[in-house]
Amino acid sequence: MATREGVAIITINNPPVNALSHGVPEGLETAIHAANADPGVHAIVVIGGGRTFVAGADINELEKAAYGQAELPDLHPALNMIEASPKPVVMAIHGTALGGGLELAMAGHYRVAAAGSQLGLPETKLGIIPGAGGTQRLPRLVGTAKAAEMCATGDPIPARDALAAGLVDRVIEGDLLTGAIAFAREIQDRTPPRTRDRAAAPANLDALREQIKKSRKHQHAPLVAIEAVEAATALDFDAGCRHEKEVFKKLGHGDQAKALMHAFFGERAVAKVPGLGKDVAPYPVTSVGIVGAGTMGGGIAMSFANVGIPVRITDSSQEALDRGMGVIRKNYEASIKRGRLTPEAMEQRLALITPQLGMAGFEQVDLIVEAVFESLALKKELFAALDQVAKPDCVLATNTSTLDVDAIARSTSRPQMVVGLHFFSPANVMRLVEVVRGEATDGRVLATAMAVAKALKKVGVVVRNGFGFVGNRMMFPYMFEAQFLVEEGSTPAEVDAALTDFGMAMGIFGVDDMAGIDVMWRVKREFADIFEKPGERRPLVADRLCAMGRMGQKTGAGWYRYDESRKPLPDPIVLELIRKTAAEAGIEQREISKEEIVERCVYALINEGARVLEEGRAARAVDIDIVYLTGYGFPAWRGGPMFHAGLVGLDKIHARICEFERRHGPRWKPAPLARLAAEKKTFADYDAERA
Ligand code: T1G
Repeated sequence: MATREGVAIITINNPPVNALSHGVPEGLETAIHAANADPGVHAIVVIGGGRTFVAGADINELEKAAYGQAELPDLHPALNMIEASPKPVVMAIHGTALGGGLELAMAGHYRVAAAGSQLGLPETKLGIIPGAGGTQRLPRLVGTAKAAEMCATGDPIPARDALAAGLVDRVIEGDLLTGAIAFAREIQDRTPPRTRDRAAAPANLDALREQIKKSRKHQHAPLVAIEAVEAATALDFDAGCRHEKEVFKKLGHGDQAKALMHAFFGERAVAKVPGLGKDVAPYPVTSVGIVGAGTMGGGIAMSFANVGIPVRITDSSQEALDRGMGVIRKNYEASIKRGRLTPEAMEQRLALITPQLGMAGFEQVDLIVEAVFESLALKKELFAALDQVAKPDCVLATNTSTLDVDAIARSTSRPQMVVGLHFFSPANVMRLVEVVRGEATDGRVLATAMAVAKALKKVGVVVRNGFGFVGNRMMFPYMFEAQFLVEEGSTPAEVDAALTDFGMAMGIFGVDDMAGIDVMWRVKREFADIFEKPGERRPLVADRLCAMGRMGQKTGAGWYRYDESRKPLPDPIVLELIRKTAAEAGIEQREISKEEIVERCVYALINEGARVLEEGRAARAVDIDIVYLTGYGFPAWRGGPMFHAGLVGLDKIHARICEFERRHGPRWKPAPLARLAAEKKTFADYDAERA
């Protein structure tokens, strides 16, 4: 602890984000005690060392506590001691003050923040609520309605908004420490104001509750957080904290907390690619060329322009280019309408996208992404041409979703520079990028692909080349099971309702209509060897819908018909077609429960996931989980398909799969990794064993 001009400076140093791990609150208490005991000290400044103030309690400790392997951290003693400090304590915030970090700041008597810092209580994103007085102190500082919204959504606010809301007392433009000391000297003679002594006025939170019920469907923590904040208006501070602690503990041991913490660490774990050393330096990517200005090419171009990377985009005709640029402009205009972008920002981004015929300038770019029609012959021809144009250290990426990346790479003289960058539609929105590692892909090229995904604020997950990579490979059995269920008596709407009640962002029939039923039809035809195994049941209705010209949303009808606002409506024509097709195939009709619908679809996903893992297509189960959380709308509060399997119990799932195999045949043959069930293990254990 240093002292400057009568102000004690206490620096919290626990890299990388100054989490309040065991020992940190205790160290803080000791320092505050020392400062209060020092007659030369008139005020105290607490500041974070490194890149941020405090990003919360230590989530590693929370995760252990969730499994009963440790006690949940109790920060109350340290925070109450700080609040009771006879000398004023000024919290100096930079980077982030999140969760326990903001609770610490609110236990201080004053808060000053560097411009650009972020303040929030994101606990509900981990399936818990603030557990160190946040639901009691925040409403006393910013008002009950604002506090309830911040606690329920978990979204941080910037320093300027925090100033306006009364959460911070000053925004510091220049050097934070200098500004904090100056502020401390201004207030050092005042009686330290304690947040707990303020009142939290009642507020009507009904509208917020309704909004949260829609935006955070199925999740417990956000509504519990609102209730805890509301308690601050009825109970005194300590009683409110006791109530908060009780519900915090309950949620802290819940499955949703376990799943969301798995998702938190999972997103960080997938960035560490097994076998790729931290010292493998990516190639710098400051300019990009994109071939193909269709839906995917356009979305990919926007992703780069959105983060300030200039893009050249080419296509086979001026008409195709104009159409592509038109869609890009329309997408930006839609963001402006939604208030998420300014017209100036749109123009800046459009200025970074240069449409052109031909490949002039492609010889200078650092990365070329191909997003042309899904034909192997066409892509091989294109990569052979790119091989003649691109500079030696240019990374060549294909956005194929099903084709053989190695075959594409072999059409060049530099297969080691080829990698798959599989974006998901809409590419400017979806966070997932499957980074497809080919047999020849060089380590630096892989590192570059991962760095590009991070630069685009997306989540790159490395997968091995092979049909359907990871995401789509698992999606096929999931989708087919859904189609078999409607042939056996259920309906698209019933199946989709069961899956969205399970937590999927969208039902599979809705997804098929959005993507285009013909896309799957073409894939099945191109890979008949995979989809038409002799003696194996094949779904029958989708192809008939295509034959009727019902391709989905793009033709106004598919599994559903769509009204003018694109709302999916059950269509008696489809129900009739399904019944007729089933009758022709002699498929017995029966009532099918929601439970069976979910089990057949989700267990098909998990079983295929286990095969993908066994084959090494994905290095870890967590890679599969993050693919499904960031690319396929699997609910984060279930942690992903493989994590969910662990919560349900692999033995229970294995038993059900064996039952399905007996009833529905070899497509339900349990994956070899079913052995984990017998060993009472989870896929997380599998990952840990191989780490
Ligand atoms: N605990 C432990 N480790 C953490 C951590 C935390 N709170 N926050 C980050 N890390 C690790 C992370 O795993 C990664 O490790 C490294 O730090 C860099 O993080 C009582 C109970 C702060 C915005 O939810 O949102 O307080 O992979 O890659 O992109 O009420 O990290 O390098 O080994 O994410 O610059 C509430 C969580 C906790 C904030 C920085 N706090 N963190 O983002 O870096 S609950 C949070 C973040 C709580 C109290 C309750 C972000 C960040 P590794 P990073 P970044």
